Amino acid sequence: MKIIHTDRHRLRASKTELSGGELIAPHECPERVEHILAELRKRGHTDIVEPDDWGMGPILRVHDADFVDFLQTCWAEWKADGNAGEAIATTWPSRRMPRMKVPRHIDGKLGYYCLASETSISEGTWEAAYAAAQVAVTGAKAVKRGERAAFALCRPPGHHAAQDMFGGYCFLNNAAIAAQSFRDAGAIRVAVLDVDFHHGNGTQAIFYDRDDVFFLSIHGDPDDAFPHFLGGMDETGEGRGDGFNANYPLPPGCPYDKWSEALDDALTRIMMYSPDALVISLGVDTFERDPISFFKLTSDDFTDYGRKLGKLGLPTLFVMEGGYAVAEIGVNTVNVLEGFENA
Ligand code: Q9C
Ligand code: ZN
Repeated sequence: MKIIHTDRHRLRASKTELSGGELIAPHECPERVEHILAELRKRGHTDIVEPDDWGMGPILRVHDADFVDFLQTCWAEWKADGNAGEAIATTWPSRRMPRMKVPRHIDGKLGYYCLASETSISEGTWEAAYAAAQVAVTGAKAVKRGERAAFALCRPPGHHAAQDMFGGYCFLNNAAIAAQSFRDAGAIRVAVLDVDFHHGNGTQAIFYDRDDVFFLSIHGDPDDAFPHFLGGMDETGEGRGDGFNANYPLPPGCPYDKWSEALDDALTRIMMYSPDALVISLGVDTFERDPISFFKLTSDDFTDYGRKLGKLGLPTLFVMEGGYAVAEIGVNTVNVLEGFENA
């Protein structure tokens, strides 16, 4: 399988994640990608290429220009404001404060564009997020040109990022940017299947009113799991998009047999949609020993569902999302890819 990777992901090396009332070393760290790369090489996957630079065009097809401008300038403005640590949002336009205007001050801008405060913006964050988006677009172009499948080894991840919001470790929505790139390169219908433990709220928001991109997500029930405020079964799309959004919220402790029933239903719906391309938001935080999640998939289960994905026979782009059991992230990720290849 063609793999797209750049070491520019290392430019995202935040020192802080707000967790349990403390600033901890972030779960979403550069070592995640280094472990996946090491496992790929160990198992003979050597078709690893650098991304091309497609510029801002594909990013601005998905994200609002003012939001992208904010991501590019946030760190400099935060430093200029005299702050010692990393940029963390502390105030929001909440339910009783709906003044939906972008404030002038960096604290106001942070709150306006942020959906969850665990995610600090640090030096280099924009550069790494931009590179990850280029990795995703390069993957989409490779599949569009005829590769059976490709793996966009994106970092930082993307599926929580909406048109104009960052958070949940995400800044630019790599999977959405790839899906839109498929569309712009001539694909009529694209399906995005999100198997990360967390609901892909950003991807859902981006495509919610569209019927040309079918979004499906299997995730921890938002009653129990981040991002808490989206991801219910009753969210089926709106307008033309009604019927083209499908959520499978699952409870704490969910084992593979139950998870894979949801997957089978999602795959049936994808085949009925008959997409020209399939984008997989591949998070392996469904793993039984993931430190922040509550599903119970074993390493072998990743191979099994990779096989199910491969059996669809669709042009497929895998886009890396979450997975925080760092020691096992390589095995679990490559198991999905090899299950797919050996289907
Ligand atoms: N107490 C991705 O997997 N916070 N993002 C969890 C747990 C955020 C996960 C809080 C988790 C974000 C791409
Ligand atoms: Zn996740």
